[in-house]
This record gives sequence, C-alpha cells and structure tokens, in this order.
Amino acid sequence: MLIQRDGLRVVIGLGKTGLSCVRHLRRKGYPVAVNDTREHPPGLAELRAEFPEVEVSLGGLDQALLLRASEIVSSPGVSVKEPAIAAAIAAGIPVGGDVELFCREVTAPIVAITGSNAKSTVTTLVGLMAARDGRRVGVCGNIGTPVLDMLAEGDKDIYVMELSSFQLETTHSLRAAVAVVLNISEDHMDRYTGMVEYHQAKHRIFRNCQRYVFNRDDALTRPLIADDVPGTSFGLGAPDLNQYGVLRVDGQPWLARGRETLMPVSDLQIFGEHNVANALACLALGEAVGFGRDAMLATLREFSGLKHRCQRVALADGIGWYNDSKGTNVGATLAAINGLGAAIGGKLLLIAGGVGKGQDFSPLSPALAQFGKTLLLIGEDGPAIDRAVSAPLDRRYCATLDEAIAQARALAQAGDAVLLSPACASFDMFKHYEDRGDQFAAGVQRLLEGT
Ligand code: UMA
Ligand code: ADP
Repeated sequence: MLIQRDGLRVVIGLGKTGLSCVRHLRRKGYPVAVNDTREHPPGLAELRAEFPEVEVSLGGLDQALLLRASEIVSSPGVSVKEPAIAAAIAAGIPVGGDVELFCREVTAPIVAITGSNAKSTVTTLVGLMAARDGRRVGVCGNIGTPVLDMLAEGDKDIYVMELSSFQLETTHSLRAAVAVVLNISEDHMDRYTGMVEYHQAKHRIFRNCQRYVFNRDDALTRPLIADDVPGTSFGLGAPDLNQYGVLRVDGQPWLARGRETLMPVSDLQIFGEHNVANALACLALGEAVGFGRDAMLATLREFSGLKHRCQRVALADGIGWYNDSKGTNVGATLAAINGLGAAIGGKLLLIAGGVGKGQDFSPLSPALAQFGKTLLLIGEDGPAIDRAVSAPLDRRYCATLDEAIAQARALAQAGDAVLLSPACASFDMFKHYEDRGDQFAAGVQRLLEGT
C-alpha cells in the first residue's frame, strides 16, 4: 500500500478505537483530523483535552475532509461501504484500521483469533496460558483494549488478539504467528451482503500467517492456504496424529492430541461441548507458539469462565439462573441451549430477543424442541423469533426483562434452568450486552430476595 508519510491522517470514529488511533498517529508526528457521524461521540472531551490541535468534524461523514486525507483510519463501527468512504477509496486514498497501524509497527509474535463465537473465551484463555508460561502478554483487540493502546504499553513478548470481521476488513499487513477461525455462523448480516462476504472478511486472518489452526467440525473455518504453511485442527471427534480432539478412556471423555490423552474433560470448570472445543482450540494455538503443556493444562483446569457467558448467577429452589447475555447470535444461543440443556435434569426457560441483525432464527428449533419448556420473548425481534421457531413449546411476550424474569419464576420447577441467551444484540432495550446481563442478575436477585 502506498503511504505518503507526511500527509493528513483522517480518523473516522471517536470511540476508544478512534482515540487510540489519534494518540498513535500524533506520537508518530502526523497531522490528524477526526470525523464522526455522531454529534456527541464518546471520546470528544478526551480528544479536545489531549489534542486541541486536532481538527474535528461531527454529525456525518465529511466527504471533503476524507478527500483531503493521505490515509483514512476507520473505526470498526463504521462500514467502509459508506458512500463517502467508498468515494475516497475510489479516489485512491488508502483505508486501514487500528489493527493495520498496529501490524505495521509490531515485532512480537501475534496469536490472531476470530470466529462468530468463542473469541473472547479463547482469547482470554490463551492470554492466561501465555502468562502462566512466563510470557509478557498483551491481550487486546475486539475483546476490549484497542490494539494501539496495548502497543503503547511496550515490553510484550507476545500479543493475543481477538479480531472481529470489521477489524479484519481494514487490515492488510497482518502476519500472525498463528491464526484461527474458531467457527462461522450467521452474524452481522446487517453489515454484509451474505455469508460469502462475511466468510471472506473472517478468512483475511490467514493472509501471510506462519501457522494456522482450524475447526474440523466446521468446514467454513478451513483456510485456503499454501500447502507448505504448517497447521493443525481441533474437533470433538477422535484426533488424527498431531491434531486435537476427544478420546474416551473407560467411557470418560479426555482432551487428546493424536493418541495421547491430556486431561479428563471433567477437569474443566466451563461446561458444554462448545467449551470442550474451545479448550482444544487453545491447546492447538498454544502449541503453535511454544507454550509449555503443563502451563496450558493448569490454565484450563483453573478457568471458571467469563462473565455474561453461560454464567450461573443464582440457584434457588432447585432452579438455576444463567446469564448468557453475550449470546448475541443464533450460533451462541444454540451452544448455550445444548450445553446447559445436557447438563441439567429438567428443562430450559429461554429469554430471547432484541435486535436480530437480519438473522434466520429457525436453527434454534431442534435444540428448543429437545431441551426447551418456555420461550420468553423480549425486544424488537421477539416476534421474529416466535415466527421462526417451529418447536412446539410455550411462548410468552414480555414487555420488560423484569417481566420475563417474573414469568420464568412462576413457570419453572426444581431441576429447570432459566437462561438469558437472547440470540440478538441488546441496544433496543439496553446500553450494551453487559448492561443487559447485569440487569438480569440484579432482577433475579431482587425477585429471589422478594424486594
Ligand atoms: N459509531 C457511529 N458513528 C461513527 C463511529 C461509530 O455511529 O462515526 C457507532 C457505531 O455504529 C458503533 C459505535 O459507535 O455502534 C462504536 O463504534 P466504534 O468504532 O467507535 O467502536 P469502539 O468503541 O472503538 O469499540 C471497538 C469495537 N466496537 C465495534 O466493533 C462496534 C469493540 O468491540 C472493541 O472492543 C473495541 O473497538 C476495541 O478494539 C465491541 C463489539 O461490539 C465489543 N464488537 C463487535 C462484536 O463483537 O460483535 C464486532
Ligand atoms: P465472542 O467474543 O466471539 O462473542 P465469547 O467467548 O464472548 O465469544 O462467547 C460468546 C457467546 O458464544 C457466549 O454466549 C457463549 O456461550 C457462546 N460460545 C462460546 N463458545 C462457543 C462455541 N465454541 N461455539 C458456539 N458458541 C459459543
């Protein structure tokens, strides 16, 4: 990519990514301007205090400003298909993102992780494995800390990066030490023309990687890559030589590498087959960058899961209450229903709905037919879920999350579990998925305490 070293950099988006980009570009001495479609972007006060010299244009994409740029650095929340950005690209102006800027500077190896689901769980686990193995590790990217803020901390032996399809779209110079697409199922169909385009964005992670890992149980994760790039796979079946999978010992499942058994699945604290797959993916990634086996297995034994991911927030009268607010697409909610459904004696009462992002909800039907008892529908796409799910189960529309919690309490029996796993984004009713999960936990607490 041609870069004019001293021309104007225009940063699109003034959230935490945008701010990290401005800081990085100013450290490097570039003139910078910022453009955000919002009138009051969250990073504005901080920008004005730190960089009063930076020109700011708000309330829409500023075509004239974009066309003055030597390079545009776009935040992941803005699509590069926006007409003003598309026009800049057509005019020959390079467009990259924060991860692109990071990749141009970084020298330490990168573990690059994407997928429709499990990214944060796997990124966290691989980061913990790295630390236990004695590496100075930077865990960053879509998981929360912008990659350029992590780069600025310095002194890292390795970076473990969660990358979204949006970030990958604007990344051209990634050369991961190891890259993985964990799984692919429908998500973000409001930003893509369909699964082909979404798949292409995700698979950019494999460009120029030194090693790769893929999921044998999900053909869409297999990279199209030169034969001489070493790779391995993970999957829930028995593994071939040098691959990761599950072997049975006296009827009990064990994590395994080839014929070698490593650890009984029952030693994991995180439950469900999807988490077995996640543990295997972490072992494959860790091996690719040379982590010690003992450090990896000890990490897997200790990890009790992340907040908002199938997290039990209460147990009362034999009924478990589970917060899976991060279940923001059908694939994640399916994993939660199947994982939890198989682990409890009774049935599931599922709270679902929100902003559906154009997804097809019908794949939920078989799992709900097997494990479901009641569907409690919230949010703007509650009716779309109701229409798409053909399983013969009780359905209730609830105007608020508290109403769904109260109905669930009235309908659940000992042995059942109430699962908030909406298969949708949250912003029709909540600030973000954490807010939705926190409100769920607080609402359950209030109900159980009778306040
Ligand atoms: N926005 C505008 N106008 C703008 C710029 C942004 O309306 O000009 C809106 C976007 O539509 C979006 C929101 O502002 O809804 C945030 O966009 P942003 O690009 O400023 O985002 P950041 O706050 O910098 O956070 C981003 C990631 N957000 C997105 O990709 C939407 C964060 O992932 C990530 O943690 C952070 O960078 C650090 O790398 C969040 C996310 O939801 C968790 N990711 C999506 C997902 O996981 O499904 C991809
Ligand atoms: P991401 O960062 O990709 O959103 P998380 O680790 O935060 O992934 O998990 C998001 C949701 O996906 C959670 O609701 C979790 O239950 C579900 N999930 C976790 N691992 C898997 C998997 N391997 N396949 C499908 N869903 C999964």
